[in-house]
Amino acid sequence: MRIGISCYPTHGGSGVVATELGKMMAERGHQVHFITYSMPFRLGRFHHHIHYHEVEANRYAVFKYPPYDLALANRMAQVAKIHQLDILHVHYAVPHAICAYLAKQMTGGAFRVVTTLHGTDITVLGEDPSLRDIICFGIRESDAVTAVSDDLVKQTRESFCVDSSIQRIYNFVDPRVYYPRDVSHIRAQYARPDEKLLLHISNFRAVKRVDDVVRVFEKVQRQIPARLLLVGDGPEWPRVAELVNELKLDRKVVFLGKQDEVAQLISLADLLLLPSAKESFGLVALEAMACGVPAVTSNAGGLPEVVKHGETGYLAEIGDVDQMAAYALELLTDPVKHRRFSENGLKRAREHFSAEKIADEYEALYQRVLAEP
Ligand code: GMT
Repeated sequence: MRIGISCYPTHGGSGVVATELGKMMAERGHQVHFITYSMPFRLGRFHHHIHYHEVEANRYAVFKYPPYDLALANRMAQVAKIHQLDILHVHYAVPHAICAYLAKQMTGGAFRVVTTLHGTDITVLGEDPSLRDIICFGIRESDAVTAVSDDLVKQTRESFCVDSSIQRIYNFVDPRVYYPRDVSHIRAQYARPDEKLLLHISNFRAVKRVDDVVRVFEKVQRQIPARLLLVGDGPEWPRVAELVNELKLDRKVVFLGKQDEVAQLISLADLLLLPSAKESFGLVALEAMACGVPAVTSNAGGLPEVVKHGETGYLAEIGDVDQMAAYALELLTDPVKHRRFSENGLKRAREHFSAEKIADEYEALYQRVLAEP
């Protein structure tokens, strides 16, 4: 198949999933065309069967806002025509599903549009009256729509795009990249042997509740020697840094900023914290599971479909930092339980979320939409 992919190419779960899926499809011999405003950061080295088409919005003085959406639709149509795309798979509804619809009209319906919903395109932007109707339009006009958890399917169908047909296809991890590894030589730079290492990775947006991460850690380090690694960057970073100061945790918290390769970092940790207010899936919790690191998370959105409470980690109510700290301490002070959770997580990641299994599901979906009249 000839498959076009549009996504947000910068750091963020939807771009990671889109890029990794494109790489999987290329490995399977399909021709893959990324159509994005910059090179997806996970694309990395040269890959046979992968093409990259850059979208550049015109900045003519008359425009208050550069017309990126039109430039994207135009580029999609050009790539579809020249490379005879069979499928255009867009990740994150806004603006990609609507641009794909336009491109399809421009080319006389020459290809099928598959839209994958990732979360905030529905749970945050779907609530905005300036976007709501057009998101729903993009969903209805796609030839197939997928969402990354049952919870997101339910929220989309119940909250605003009623009666739309949406298939759940979970996110995945590549076991060749995410696996438990010995990183003791690096660990020594961050923690003493007697200290536990807690980890949080996110885009530091308000929905991630990074201040809860710090508050949980504050309670944990009162009971046991511990340190916290904070990975990522975003609008909440200054507030989080202030809180770390206020709680006098400076010497125990390390801010690492944005990192491209997180598999090794994850392996450093004893526990992942993800107390989000919204989380359609929680890719980082799956990545942690695949590295043998249990997680303590909130029970928001699709997280209970990823983290099995009492088996691979613990789930608490959003904002319940006391409970999260108690769960964290339970895991960090009981090595037998920690090992059991770690093994359960490895098994769960392999059995339910392997890249091969999920790529099969997308491939079958592409074939189904192509076979439709
Ligand atoms: O907020 C983020 O984590 C970024 C966002 C994105 O679109 O990149 O993540 C969403 O998609 C990820 C991949 O499907 C999911 O794992 C995240 O749970 C989801 N984020 C939210 O729902 C807040």
